[in-house]
Amino acid sequence: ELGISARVIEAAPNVGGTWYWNRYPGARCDIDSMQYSFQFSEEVQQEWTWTERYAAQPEILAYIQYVAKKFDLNREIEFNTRVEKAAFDETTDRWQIETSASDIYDARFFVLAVGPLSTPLKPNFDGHEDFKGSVYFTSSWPEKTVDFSGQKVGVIGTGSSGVQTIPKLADEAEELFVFQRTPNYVVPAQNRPLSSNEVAEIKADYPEFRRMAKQTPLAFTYPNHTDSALDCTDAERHERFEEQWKVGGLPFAAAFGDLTTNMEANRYLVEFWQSKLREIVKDREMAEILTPKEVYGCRRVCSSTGYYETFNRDSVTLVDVSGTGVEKFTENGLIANGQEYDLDAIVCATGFDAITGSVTRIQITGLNGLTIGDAWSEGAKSYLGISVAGFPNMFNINGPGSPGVLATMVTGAEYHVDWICDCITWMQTNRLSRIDAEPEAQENWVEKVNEIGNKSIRSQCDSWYVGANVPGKPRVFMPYAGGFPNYVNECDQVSKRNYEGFSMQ
Ligand code: NA7
Repeated sequence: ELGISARVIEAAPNVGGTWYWNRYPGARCDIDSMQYSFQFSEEVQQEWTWTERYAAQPEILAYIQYVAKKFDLNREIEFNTRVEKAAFDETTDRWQIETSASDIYDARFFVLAVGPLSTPLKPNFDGHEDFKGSVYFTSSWPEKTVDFSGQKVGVIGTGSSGVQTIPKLADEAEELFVFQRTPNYVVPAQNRPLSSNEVAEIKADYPEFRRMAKQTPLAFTYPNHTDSALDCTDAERHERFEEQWKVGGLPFAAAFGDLTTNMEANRYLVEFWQSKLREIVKDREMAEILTPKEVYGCRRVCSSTGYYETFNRDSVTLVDVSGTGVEKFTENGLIANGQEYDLDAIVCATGFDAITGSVTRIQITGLNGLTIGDAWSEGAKSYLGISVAGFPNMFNINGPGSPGVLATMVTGAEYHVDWICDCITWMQTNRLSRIDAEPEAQENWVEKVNEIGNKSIRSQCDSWYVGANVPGKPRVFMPYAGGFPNYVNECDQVSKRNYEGFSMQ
């Protein structure tokens, strides 16, 4: 639309990103489909009809393919190709971008749309080459259907991906062994088909629905309450929790306004949650192992269908590996807690080098030979989460220092795209060839992000939000936790003030 040429380099053989790779059984979004979708085209909003409250991976992938086809985007995309290196040429103010196909692109602007959760963490378990069975990663699941029937299957990992796939694998496998290092809070998704009436109601004024969503901290509307959990009787509190449990998924924590900010309120939430767990899981000892030790909401809460029920099945064994972890793989399976488990297949749902991993695995060199690895050696730094000082004309979508994973990803990405397009247009109008974040502006932004982040419950325990899941990664809370509207306001102010905090030439 800007009238400039663009080339997209994509590692996968098709569009879809996260929804291309994460095609494991049970993969599903945990943000409502009517909101986890593009809003740049009213035609798309009207043409596409979601079938479920939370769309499953095949439906989301079909949607992305439909959008790419509708706007004839595929011909601009080089598939099966990875960007290996990118270097800024100070004499021309252009990027030299080198791909796995040995092509070098010469570009004025370099936009990273590499995804905060797209660099799989593949732990190198001792003895992994000895295992004779099959190993799968939820984060890069094969395109062909995998049949686990009649097999003994082990799952490592009980984050969002693990808890979605475990019930599905239990349906198929003869026996399932779940190796859990850290339990997470899992809330029933309460997924359901969307009725034609509710779809029609939203479509009747989709822009207004979107406008309202963008005014919320997560850029996502759901039934929420703002009163305090401390200002009511036990019975009232219980009734409210029951009501919100029926809403399900991530909104469960919005039963009251202070559940993730007041630790006494949080304890009420945890007590209710534990009572639900004990109702579902028959074995008391197993329920205990499945109970997180942390406050509710500091790690990413998971949403699933039939997760805890799965542990009532005779064919499912929960193995607590919180002490020694999975020790090693063997020819016939793996060893945990000193015991060998015979397995035909191992599914690793072991997560991602989140938020920065997909950027740092590209060899990016900016001004004066500065690499992105060096620039981020003490933790990711950015200005507005979009730009990194010393890397002119480079833009990062949903990068560290922006809300990213803390707001509806599609909405965040669209906002960034608009901001970047406005910036490019402004540079063209003003005949500028270089824009770079000023170090001081960046420092101030990093300080702000840290200050807000330190107050957030999400920064309080080991999780991928702080890089704790990657050995040696600097421990820094990476996203901007000040809410989507405040973030948009900050970025809009910068562009309105002619890109204050950036230097240009
Ligand atoms: P997560 O949430 O990072 O979960 C990864 C899981 O794998 C987690 O339970 C880890 O335990 C476990 N893990 C990782 N390495 C090991 C080893 N070596 N041994 C045993 N267990 C291990 O990734 P997901 O893919 O589930 O979800 C990521 C996000 O995608 C999700 O939050 C949504 O936003 C979408 P740990 O907790 O580190 O002890």
